Amino acid sequence: MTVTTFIFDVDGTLADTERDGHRVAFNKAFKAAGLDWDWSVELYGELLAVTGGKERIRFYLEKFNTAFAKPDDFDGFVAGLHASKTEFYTELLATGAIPLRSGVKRLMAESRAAGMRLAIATTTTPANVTALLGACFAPDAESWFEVIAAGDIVPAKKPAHDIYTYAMAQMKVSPEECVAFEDSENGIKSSVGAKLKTVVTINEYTKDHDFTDALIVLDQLGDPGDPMTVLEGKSDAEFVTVDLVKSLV
Ligand code: XBP
Ligand code: MG
Repeated sequence: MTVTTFIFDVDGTLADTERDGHRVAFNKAFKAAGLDWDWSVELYGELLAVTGGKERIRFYLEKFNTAFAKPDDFDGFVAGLHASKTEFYTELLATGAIPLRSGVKRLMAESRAAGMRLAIATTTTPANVTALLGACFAPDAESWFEVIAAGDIVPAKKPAHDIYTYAMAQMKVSPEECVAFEDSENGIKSSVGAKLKTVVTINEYTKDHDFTDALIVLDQLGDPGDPMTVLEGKSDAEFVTVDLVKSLV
């Protein structure tokens, strides 16, 4: 069956948002709330085991800061902290602090020119996707995607397959017509759980993850003059194109 649709993860795949984006915004929110919590680069690597910012805060308190006395309205406390983090994160993105990864802008442009159907399937908050697309692609970039499936729109976040299944249902496409782009083990568990063939571009936090089920594993999508390295799978190409992805399926 012909591949008609590309579904992209956001964090780690379109841009390296975690270390210098989300992590920094979490720490700013903690400080603004008068908390002395500080998520180091190393600790944040462990916290990434859990997707979703609110879920990550809870995980931190369960595993790494058990002495913290939870307030009575704990759900409200976490939600407030997370809303503040989202404000700091979107402000940070608007300054252009987080660039797109190699090849992302080019592949997105080529995909649009080739008439591919595009979607996003991410764990992050919708406002964060809006901010990233606007700051890194173009003011109208949200309109490039038929579906932006994000955040709490499905109750079970990645590694559950639900967000990809939701995006495909909205588009009325079958998994055979789609290819997913991911960067992490939780991400590929989600996409493969939704029966999607998946291209993986690793990053510093995910380089040792298990990507056995990937179509191909790369260090980056690459660009002319900035070649990709193939880590698992086979290709002699310098960078990922629409035709290359189709040829892998
Ligand atoms: C992304 C995430 C997100 C962000 C934080 O995972 O884990 O939780 O770190 O986003 P994926 P929010 O790339 O697999 O979708 O704070 O907005 O939840
Ligand atoms: Mg990701």
